Amino acid sequence: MFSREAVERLRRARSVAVLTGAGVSAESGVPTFRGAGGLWRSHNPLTLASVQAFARDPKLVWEFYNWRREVLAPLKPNPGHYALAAIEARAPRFTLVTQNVDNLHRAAGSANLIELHGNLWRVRCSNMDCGEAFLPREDRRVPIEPLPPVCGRCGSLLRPHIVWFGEMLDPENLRSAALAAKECDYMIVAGTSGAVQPAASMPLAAMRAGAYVVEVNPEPTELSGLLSECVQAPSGQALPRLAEAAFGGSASSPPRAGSRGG
Ligand code: BJW
Ligand code: ZN
Repeated sequence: MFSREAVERLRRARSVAVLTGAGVSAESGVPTFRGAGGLWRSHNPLTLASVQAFARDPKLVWEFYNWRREVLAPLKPNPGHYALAAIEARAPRFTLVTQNVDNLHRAAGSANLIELHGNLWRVRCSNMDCGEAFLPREDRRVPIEPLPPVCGRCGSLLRPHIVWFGEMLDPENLRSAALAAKECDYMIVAGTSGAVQPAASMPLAAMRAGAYVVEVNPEPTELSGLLSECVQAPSGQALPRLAEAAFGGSASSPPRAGSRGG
């Protein structure tokens, strides 16, 4: 499945960076965005997941996110999430940059985690001048009611703490992610189509800086031809194999029984 070089380089890596996308959570039951069965095949992102949609009909947007939260609430991390947490425990330096908003990496025990596109369980004020704007709070009510919820501090609408198309990513997250890509000597790119910027440019930045970059995805992507090695397999199967090959048999089992997803 993985070349000997991919395994050896991971074992010896001083700094590991990982970029994940929706595909790593597919085996947990989370729908991806593009491709067969993808969320954007049945729902229009422009009318449900954009600043314009929220301005036009915040209740409709919140209904969409309440549904997403309901789908996610019972889901658990899969062996791919646990394998990445196990690699983190063994790598001298490790940064996991995820585009996913589902919280499953944290549920699996990943600690040095950058959530580039936000988190479905976080809520923030839509008024950027409000003190609550940069203090996203976790709100695990499913569903959130009444809709749309308002900010206790300033009375503006609360919104999902998600980065919609055309919105800036958190500059500190972006800076840390770019640094991880530039400084790593090994990168794993798992479960992303590589269609969305700026995340999609991270593997190329790592390649330019001399890192060994391994892609894990059952399908070829926009990045496949440009990376060191591509393993066409589901991440829930491939990542545990990689962790075990590099670090031994126990490297991919869940850290403790009963870890909660969502
Ligand atoms: C498996 C599997 C299994 C299946 N195992 N794998 C430069 C050039 C052109 C455009 C831009 C640019 N810079 C910025 C832009 C604009 C835009 C953009 O990138 N557009 C492109 C579409 C061209 N980017 C932005 O707007 C970003 N903001 C920004 O850059 O601000 C500054 C700026 C703005 C405008 C212009 C210029 C600069 C923000 C991006 C926010 C993305 N938000 C979303 C939606 C969140 C809403 C929600 O969740 O409700 O985030 S979009 C959606 O896509 C979501 C994801 O995080 C993101 C990435 O998708 P991902 O994870 O790759 O999923 P899929 O479905 O695409 O792929 C799944 C993969 O898994 C597939 O390959 C499968 O094969 C695989 N798979 N099963 C492993 N078992
Ligand atoms: Zn407010």
